[in-house]
Amino acid sequence: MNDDDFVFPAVRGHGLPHLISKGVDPKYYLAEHCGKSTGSCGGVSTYHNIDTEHGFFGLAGTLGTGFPISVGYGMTSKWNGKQQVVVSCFGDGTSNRGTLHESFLMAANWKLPIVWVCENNQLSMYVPVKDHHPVENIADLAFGYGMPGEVVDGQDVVAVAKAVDKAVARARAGEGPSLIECKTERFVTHSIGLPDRIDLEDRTKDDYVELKKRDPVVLFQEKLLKEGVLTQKEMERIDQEIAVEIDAAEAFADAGSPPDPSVLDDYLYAK
Ligand SMILES: Cc1ncc(C[n+]2csc(CCOP(=O)(O)OP(=O)(O)O)c2C)c(N)n1
Repeated sequence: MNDDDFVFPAVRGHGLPHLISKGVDPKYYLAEHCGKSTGSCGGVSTYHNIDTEHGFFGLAGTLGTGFPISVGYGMTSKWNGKQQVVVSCFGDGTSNRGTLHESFLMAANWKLPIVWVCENNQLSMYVPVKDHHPVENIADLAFGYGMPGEVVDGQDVVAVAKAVDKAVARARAGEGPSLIECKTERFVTHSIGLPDRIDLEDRTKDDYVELKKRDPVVLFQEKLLKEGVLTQKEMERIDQEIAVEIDAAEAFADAGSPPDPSVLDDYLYAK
């Protein structure tokens, strides 16, 4: 993706992986998340992090609102001549909002440069996907809108990158939207204190250990080692560098002051 492409993150992770992978400095993200004036939006957005420089225009708490907003950015991209692409992510639970269908239709009909990415972790809070979606693959929705739909192993970093690359190139070439469904897993409960699942037994610690064997980070590390791209030593050095960066981001966020209310004039209301 290019720097000026747009990304609308899914709710899980509050956009952290999306923002960081597109070049946002974690310290501004974390300070914002902690409601500090040193954050990317002066501390008033908390997890609805906005970073216009990197193509992030927010994440609404109401699931499904990102679909029509993505269509708006798709229209902008199509008509401003800059060939920007919109990547719009959502969870399996969010896929049953009506806004998805309106937005898929408009995007397909107008051949908007949008890549829809479903992060299917099989659970919407504690409702299994099979309880709210009648067929196995959410990617099958693409067929009705005449766009390509692809299921990928969401734990395989390279497979996801390849699928997104292809869809981004298609969008940039003016050929319209695509839908990618990444089959993945949630390694924890939705949030602390909630049951893990209903209709199915809660997963045990052993189940989680088993699932974690297919953690995308672990699988990618194994692949890089196996293919000789990195040595164990280089991998450990990268881990250390990341730990130092995260410690520094935490210290930066801790040191920040609470937001000045006047910041709302800059970030929330139009003047
Ligand atoms: C319209 C709407 N309904 C319900 C919620 C409450 N809610 C927040 S996250 C969530 C689960 C979303 O599931 P999914 O889209 O699969 O994403 P996941 O958290 O599993 O990644 C729900 C129901 C909400 N924020 N907005």
